Amino acid sequence: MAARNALITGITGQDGAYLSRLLLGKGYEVHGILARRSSDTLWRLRELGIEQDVRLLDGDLTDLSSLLRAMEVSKADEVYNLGAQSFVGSSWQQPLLTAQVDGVGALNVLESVRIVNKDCRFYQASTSEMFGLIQADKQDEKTPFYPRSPYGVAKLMAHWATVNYRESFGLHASSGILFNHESPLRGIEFVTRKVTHAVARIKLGLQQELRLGNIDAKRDWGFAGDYVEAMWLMLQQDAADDYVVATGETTTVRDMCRIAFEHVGLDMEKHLVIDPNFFRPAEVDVLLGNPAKAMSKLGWRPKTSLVELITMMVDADLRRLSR
Ligand code: NDP
Ligand code: GDR
Repeated sequence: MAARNALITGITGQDGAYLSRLLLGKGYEVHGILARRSSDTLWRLRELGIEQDVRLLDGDLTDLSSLLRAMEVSKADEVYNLGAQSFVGSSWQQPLLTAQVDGVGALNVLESVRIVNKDCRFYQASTSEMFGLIQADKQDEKTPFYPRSPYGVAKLMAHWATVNYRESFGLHASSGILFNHESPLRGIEFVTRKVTHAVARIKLGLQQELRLGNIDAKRDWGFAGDYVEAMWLMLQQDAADDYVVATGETTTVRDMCRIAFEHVGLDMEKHLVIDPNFFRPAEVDVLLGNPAKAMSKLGWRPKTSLVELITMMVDADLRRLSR
C-alpha cells in the first residue's frame, strides 16, 4: 500500500515537531509548510532527529496560493493546521496579524482542501482559550465560548469555520479543543518553559530572579507528546467531530513553579518576583477540561503527570545550558 501523505502547517512549532515524529513512525510521508524567516526555525525538528525526514514546502498561512500549491505537491490525505501566532500575550500587540494568521489563515487552509481535494481530512488546532471567561465545573465540548484575547477571538473564527465546512461541504474536518500542553520544545515565552529555563539558569548561577505576572491563574497542563496522538486519532475516525483534549486536573502557575524549584532543591520564595509588566489586559483565570469524550470515542489517555512534565523540562534545560 502506498504511504499516506500528511501536510502540516506549523511544522516548525512544538506540536508540529512531535506530530511529524509520530506520523513518520506510522509510515507517513510528512510535508510541512515552512514560513520564510530570516533565521533558523528548524531546531525542534533537529532536536528530534527528523529534520532530514520531512519535506518542507515554502508557504504562509496568509498566502492562499502557497497553500493551494502545497496541497497539490504533497497530495495530502490529511492536513493538520497547527500554524498560528500562538502566544496569547502578543495578540494584544498584534491583533490584526493574529486574526489574519489564526483566523483567516485557517479559512485559507480549508479553502485549499475544498478546492484541491475534498476527500482530504482536516484537523484544526483549536484551544481552551475559546472558553475564556466561562467557568464550568469542567469545560467540555458543550461549554459555551467567551474568548478573552484577540488570539481567542481569532481561534474561535477558525473553530466555527471548521464546523461550517464540515456541515456545508461535507469535509472530514475536526476541531481539537486542546488545553495547554508543554514539553522541552515549548517556546521560551510560555510560562512553563519560562519557569523551567529560569530555574535551570538560577541553579547554574547564571541568573538570580524569575519575574512573572499573574501566578494565581490556573491551567490544565499536559505533555505535547501525548496530545499529538489525539490529533491523529481524530482523523482516523469514520466521522469528523470536535473533541476536548485535557488532563482533567488544574494547577496554579504558583504551584507549577514550585515543582520546578523544588526539583533542583531551591527555595522559590527567594527568587520569584511579581512583575506587573507580565499581567494581561484580560485574563483567563481557570482552565480545567473534561476529556471524557476523547477518552471514550478515541481511546486517548493523557500519560504524563504535571510533576513528570515539569521535571522533564527542567532537566532538558539544565542539559542544554550545561552543554
Ligand atoms: P508554536 O508557537 O510552537 O508553533 C507555531 C507554528 O506556526 C510555527 O511553526 C510557526 O512558524 C508557524 N507559523 C506562525 N505564523 C505562520 C504563518 N503566517 N504561516 C505559516 N506558519 C506560521 O505553537 P504550538 O506548536 O504550541 O501550537 C500548535 C497549534 O496549536 C497552534 O495553532 C496553537 O495556537 C494551538 N494550540 C496550542 C496549545 C498549546 O498549549 N501548545 C493549546 C491549544 C492550541 P515559525 O517557526 O516560522 O514561527
Ligand atoms: P496561555 O499560556 O496564555 O494559557 O496560552 P501561557 O503559558 O502564556 O500563560 C499561562 C498563564 O500563565 C500566566 N502567567 C504568565 N504567562 C507568561 N507567558 N509569562 C509570564 O511571565 C506569566 N506570568 C503569569 C498567564 O497570565 C496565563 O494565565 C497557551 C498557548 O499555547 C496558546 O496558544 C494555547 O491556545 C493555550 O495555551 C491553550
